Amino acid sequence: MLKRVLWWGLVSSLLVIASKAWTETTPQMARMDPDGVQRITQVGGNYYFEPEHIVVRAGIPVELTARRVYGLTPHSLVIRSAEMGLDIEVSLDTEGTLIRFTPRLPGRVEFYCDERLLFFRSHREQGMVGVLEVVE
Ligand SMILES: [Cu+2]
Repeated sequence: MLKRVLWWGLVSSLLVIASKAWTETTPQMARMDPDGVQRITQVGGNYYFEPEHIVVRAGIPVELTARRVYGLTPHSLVIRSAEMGLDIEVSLDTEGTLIRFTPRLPGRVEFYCDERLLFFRSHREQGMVGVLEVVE
C-alpha cells in the first residue's frame, strides 16, 4: 500500500514537472485572419515575454501587437535579422504598439528586451528573450 502511494506521488510530481516544461516552451502560432494578415499579441514583463516562442509563416504580412505589463520597469522588443529583412526595435508601453513586418525566409530569430538599469545585468541577460520562428 505504502509502495503504491509513493509510486503515485512520484508519477504525479513527474507530470507536474513535465507540464511546466511544456507550457514554458509551447510555441504559439499567429492567428491567420481572413484579410490575409497573421496576427499575434505579445506581453513583456519582468523578465519574460509571453509568449516566448512565436511562430509565423514566411511571405505573409504579420501584425504583432506588443505591450508591457503595468509597472515602473521599462521594456523593449528587439527583433533583428538582415536575411529575414527584420529590423525592429520598439519601447513597449501598456497600451500596445502595432508592429508590421513580413518575414522573407523560414528560420529562427532570437528576440529580446534591450533595457538595462545602470550597472545591473541587462534584461536580456536576465532571461527576457524568446524565439520568432518563421515556417514555410
Ligand atoms: Cu525588459
